[in-house]
Amino acid sequence: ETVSIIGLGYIGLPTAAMFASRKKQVIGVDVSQHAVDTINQGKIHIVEPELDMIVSAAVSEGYLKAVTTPEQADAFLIAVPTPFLPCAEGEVPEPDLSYIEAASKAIAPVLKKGDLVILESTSPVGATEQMSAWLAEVRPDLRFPQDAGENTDINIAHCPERVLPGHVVRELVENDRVIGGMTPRCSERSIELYKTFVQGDCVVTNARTAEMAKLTENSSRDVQIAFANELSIICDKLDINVWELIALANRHPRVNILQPGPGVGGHCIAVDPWFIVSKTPEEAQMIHTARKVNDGKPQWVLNKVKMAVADFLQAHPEKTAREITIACYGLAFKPDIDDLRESPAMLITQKIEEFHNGRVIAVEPNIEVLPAKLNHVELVDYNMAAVEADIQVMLVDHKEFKEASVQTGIIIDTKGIW
Ligand code: SAJ
Repeated sequence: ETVSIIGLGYIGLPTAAMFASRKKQVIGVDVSQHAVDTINQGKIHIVEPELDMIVSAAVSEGYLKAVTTPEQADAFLIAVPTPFLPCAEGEVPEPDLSYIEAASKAIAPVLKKGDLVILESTSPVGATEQMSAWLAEVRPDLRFPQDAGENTDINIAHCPERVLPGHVVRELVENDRVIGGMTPRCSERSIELYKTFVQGDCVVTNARTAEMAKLTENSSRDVQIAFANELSIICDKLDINVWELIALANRHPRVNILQPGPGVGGHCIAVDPWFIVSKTPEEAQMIHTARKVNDGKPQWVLNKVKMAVADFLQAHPEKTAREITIACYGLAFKPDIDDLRESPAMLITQKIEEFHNGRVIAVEPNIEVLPAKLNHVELVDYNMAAVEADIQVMLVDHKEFKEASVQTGIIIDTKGIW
């Protein structure tokens, strides 16, 4: 049995590697020639612990190869991005299914009777049926579940990934899997396939529920973080330490509040709730509000920094803004990773650089060079920042910061570690 994975990114490549490590023949497909070449050399183009060894072994033993044009296989897993389309500020962004459409249309010509096609990308409700319709458009000679039910020639399912970046190799094996077949037989076929490496339970439902389950998981987290972020803003106004408050409330046996921060980053939690809001804008009130609360948090932090600068100048009338140094601690989108994309800490640092006339320095133990976007910011170490900065802005609770001495002076601590 040959498995083909379409999209060799943060989800597709580890999934391809897991199948290959269980001695399945795997054909990875990606539009990026660079990704394909890198993988065929046994190397990886993304950062994920342990993945490099698995890919290198799979390629050298001949179980994994990467190509840019799909080839025949028995099962196809689509793991391409589903971002949202750009929109004006204040509007609800719409999901962009063009990558799924392109992937479907690319594999359709090589499909044969009995094949299984699984959509793994996080998708708005209805996307799996849409994918099946795109396949049917290209292949009128084959029967699909929307028309043929269990007499289908092609089995189709939605099985969303739910692995945590940084722990993908372990979570792919251990996590339970939601299996949303368009028919019961489609689900059965998918379970057989995933059982190659999945040790968690494979729980069966239909495709629409599986789509909604994935969106619900991330929306649930977004709403809970929004609650914590709102509390932090309320407490600031009421002169209460929000960290102490949450620790106290969490002593209640049925309360478990998450941690506030500078905002919500990453590629999932700040995106997926919009797929619910855009589909049901009237009904999704709380999910929508949570998005607004979390997206508004970086601006709130920025205002705090501006006020701190004003206070500093008032206390030191002999100084000008040009002579003030601001230090930002952490740039990644969450602790202990090097991923700076979709990061509220990065956004805040960039905005500080834009408004502040003086020096801006940053401490980020997980990277060696600053991205070009921060061309006026200097990367320094923790101790140097401690000495040189007049205003200290804590943005990410990296382990190195939690272990270091506490900063004093004017501090804006969005993670409550000082
Ligand atoms: N954050 C807080 N406070 C908290 C927890 C997180 O502010 O108490 C922030 C983080 O700093 C970060 C953002 O939320 O900016 C998201 O981080 P995360 O660790 O919650 O999640 P991701 O984006 O790395 O991965 C999530 C996971 N989903 C859930 O935990 C429900 C993961 O299991 C999913 O597979 C992944 O999204 C995905 O691909 O959808």
